[in-house]
Amino acid sequence: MPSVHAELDPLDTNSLLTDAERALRDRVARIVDEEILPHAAPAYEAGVLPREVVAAIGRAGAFGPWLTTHGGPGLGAVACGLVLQELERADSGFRSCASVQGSLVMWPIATFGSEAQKDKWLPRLRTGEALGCFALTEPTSGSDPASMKTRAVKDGDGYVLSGHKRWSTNGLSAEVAVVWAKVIEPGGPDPEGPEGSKLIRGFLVERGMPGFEPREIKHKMSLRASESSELFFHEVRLPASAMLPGAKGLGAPLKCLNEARMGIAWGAVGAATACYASARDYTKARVQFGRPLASFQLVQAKLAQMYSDIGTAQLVCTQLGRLKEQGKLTPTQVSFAKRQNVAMALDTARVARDMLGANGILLDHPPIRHAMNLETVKTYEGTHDVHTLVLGRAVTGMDAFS
Ligand code: TGC
Ligand code: FAD
Repeated sequence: MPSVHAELDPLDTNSLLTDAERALRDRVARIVDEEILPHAAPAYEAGVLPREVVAAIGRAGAFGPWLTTHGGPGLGAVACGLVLQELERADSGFRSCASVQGSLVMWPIATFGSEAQKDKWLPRLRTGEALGCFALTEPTSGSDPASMKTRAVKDGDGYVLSGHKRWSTNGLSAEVAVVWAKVIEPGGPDPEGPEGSKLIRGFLVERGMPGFEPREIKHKMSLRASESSELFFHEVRLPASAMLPGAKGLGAPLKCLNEARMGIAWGAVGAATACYASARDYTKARVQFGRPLASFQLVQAKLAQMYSDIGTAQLVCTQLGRLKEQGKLTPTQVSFAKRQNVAMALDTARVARDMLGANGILLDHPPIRHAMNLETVKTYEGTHDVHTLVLGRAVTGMDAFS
């Protein structure tokens, strides 16, 4: 059966896709429907990321499908986005697992890594045999990553890493963590000073290294089918070969985030579609006051709004995907898409939840789960308001961050 996106397509965005892209989307949709979606509600309720789902994400080819080396298929930006759209139709936590692995672990290794780092990690990360995580955020450094406290002190040929990262997705299972830290050398610039963000470098820290301690973050009410972790680095000794040689300054992790934020914009379309389909089917079947709910004008207005919003969001992603393939996509456009599509998906999920009445609070139906998850998606990868400020700076030429 083709993806629901083959039919839910108000603006005929399908006609902007190639035959190969449509076939890929429908193949991934089948894997999602048969092997991944059945796990979504139980995994959310249990608060776990099932290993079977990680394996199925690997079978769907959703870990870094843009990769052109080490056995990767080298898919274009639109094809990669369609894969994540289908995955988030199941659950934002599952798409997060793939986004972090592909955009925030494989991408920096492929872009900034040494040949030895690429050969060691890319083949196993591509299939999901190994998981990775990305550690930028800290307890006191979220929207403002330049203020990070984690330090890599130069020590002979290597480094001693000390610090505390928070909210690393996949962090408990990860065999490798991409960790961002300021490098301290004797007589070097002040890490707290205006040039401090230029000292930021990326390191590959491996599970089991002495002094590296991941801990689970418990009691989450959102993104429950996803591992969220704190990572403690107690004077972890790293060889020089652990550093990503090409990643210099804060621009390096922010470049990784451009990749991941586009995946989020695509994924949000999938989450919104799942909620729309649930509300449409429920209100067509549910009879109150002697008629199906879907026959009332207020209900139709809500469905019409969702249908229009999803169509617009599909077009935003497809256009920006094509710009990316041509090397023309700008970070401001990425902020536009992340901000707009996630806000749209969260609104859609909340309205869909309401349209299901009391049954809408049950995990039997997807809207409440998506609505809870999308609260996280609104916050991570640059909050909605941080992206508002990015757009504000582009529009006015004035920086309102600090
Ligand atoms: P500023 O200090 O002026 O710039 C530093 C350097 O970075 C460059 N740059 C970018 N480069 C590429 N892409 C971007 N989007 C970039 N934004 C900035 C900039 O040109 C400069 O380069 P250079 O060579 O001149 O030094 O910083 P800024 O004012 O541009 O940025 C400030 C701000 C607030 C936008 C930025 O700090 C930011 O994006 N903050 C949000 C932090 C964030 O998104 N964290 C995400 C953590 S990871 C995560 O959430 C994963 S969840 C994934 C999942 O589970 O799915
Ligand atoms: P803060 O930066 O403290 O912001 C709090 C509020 O203040 C927000 O509403 C924000 O918009 C607002 N605000 C901040 N600055 C300004 C300003 N200048 N003007 C106006 N308003 C402002 N991080 C990783 O590094 N790796 C991961 O894998 C990862 N996964 C995550 C998974 C989950 C489930 C979650 C919830 C988060 C994850 N994060 C991850 C962290 C995420 O990127 C941060 O939460 C996010 O960047 C925001 O930082 P903060 O939570 O510290 O909020």
